[in-house]
Amino acid sequence: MDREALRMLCSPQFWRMAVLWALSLLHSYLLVFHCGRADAPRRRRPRPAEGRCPICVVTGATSGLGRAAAAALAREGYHVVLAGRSTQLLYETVQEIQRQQPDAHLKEFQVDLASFKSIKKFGSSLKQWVHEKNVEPSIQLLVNNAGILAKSHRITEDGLDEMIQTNYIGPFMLTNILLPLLKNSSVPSRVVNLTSFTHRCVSGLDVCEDALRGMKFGRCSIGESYPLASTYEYTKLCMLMFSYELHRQLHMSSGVSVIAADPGVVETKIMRELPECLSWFAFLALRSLKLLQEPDTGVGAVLDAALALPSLGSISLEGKGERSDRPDCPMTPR
Ligand SMILES: NC(=O)c1ccc[n+]([C@@H]2O[C@H](COP(=O)([O-])OP(=O)(O)OC[C@H]3O[C@@H](n4cnc5c(N)ncnc54)[C@H](OP(=O)(O)O)[C@@H]3O)[C@@H](O)[C@H]2O)c1
Ligand SMILES: *[C@@H]1O[C@H](CO)[C@@H](O)[C@H](O)[C@H]1NC(C)=O
Ligand SMILES: *[C@H]1O[C@@H](CO)[C@@H](O)[C@@H](O)[C@H]1NC(C)=O
Repeated sequence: MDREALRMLCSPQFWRMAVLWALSLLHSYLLVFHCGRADAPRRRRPRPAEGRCPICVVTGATSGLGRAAAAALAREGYHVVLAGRSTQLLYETVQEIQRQQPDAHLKEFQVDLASFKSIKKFGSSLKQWVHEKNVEPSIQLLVNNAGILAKSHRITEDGLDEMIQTNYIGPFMLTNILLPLLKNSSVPSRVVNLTSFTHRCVSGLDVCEDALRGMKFGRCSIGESYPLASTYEYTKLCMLMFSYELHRQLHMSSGVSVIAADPGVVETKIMRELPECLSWFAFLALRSLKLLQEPDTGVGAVLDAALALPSLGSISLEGKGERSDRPDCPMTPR
């Protein structure tokens, strides 16, 4: 074990992750158990008129859940827009999906969600592409998947904490930029935000400017340890709250519904910044408890949220009429 791993092992943030996150995960499972493990909702994709291909946008499509979602949605007949920060990884991901599904409709765009400039540029290129391609310019599905678990406090060019901007503010801005295209759809369209069980650990939600700059959990000067667990949980709670609020604002007045999906624990590269031996051990422990899923399985929660039929007033996701907007009945983990 190296020095960095040892240092992390001695930090309160590590134990917060190990203990509180495990308890939150168990809490989620208990709720699902308590609410009854309903049959999976029927997945029906919207069919725009004239048999045209519906368009979906998946952010962070080059790894883990995003890549699995892009492949699965292509199989569902979507024209999938893969948004990612690395052109090379985008190219490789498109090649790989195309190899397995030669007739998949794919289009890649580079975007860095930790940069307002990049999001605006992506918004206009996408708009232009949709207008050129479509007589009825619209998109049917947006999956806000990209996210990181950062181990240090990094300030972006916009002066915000990188994890907070990538996980929450970036997707918030992108959603708002794409809203006109989502609203323009002749069939009900949808936003799916990736959240996670870790939001249960947040004790107070404070959305002031300092919090967004990453200063909420104590000053983190260079060298001081970064509150990675608290900050990650905070971004995931923000995502959840805004999903509820956006849904409340939109679903009556337009055909757009917003659903938050929590996949449970999935073996992806999300822990890439942590010392390798720690993430290896975490995955080992979770696997032995049978709580660890492969991306292809974990993505089921995203697909359910993406493809469930909208119902009047609220969205009935699960067979027994549970509503996604009832906070005590999460639709996850599966
Ligand atoms: N894994 C889990 O157990 C779990 C549980 C609950 C929720 N989630 C959530 O699921 C989502 C996907 O995570 P994952 O587990 O699939 O992790 P992952 O394998 O690390 O994938 C994250 C993706 O986001 C992209 N990304 C990161 N920063 C970005 C930026 N600034 N701009 C654009 N794209 C960016 C990454 O791009 P690169 O490929 O270029 O690195 C990667 O494609 C996250 O929101 C995470 O919080 C995961
Ligand atoms: C919405 O669709 C109409 C055509 O059906 C198009 O003229 C208009 O520009 C579209 N709006 C947006 C925001 O793309
Ligand atoms: C998910 O739902 C709401 C949250 O903002 C929307 O406003 C939209 O921004 C989307 N993304 C985020 C980050 O929450």
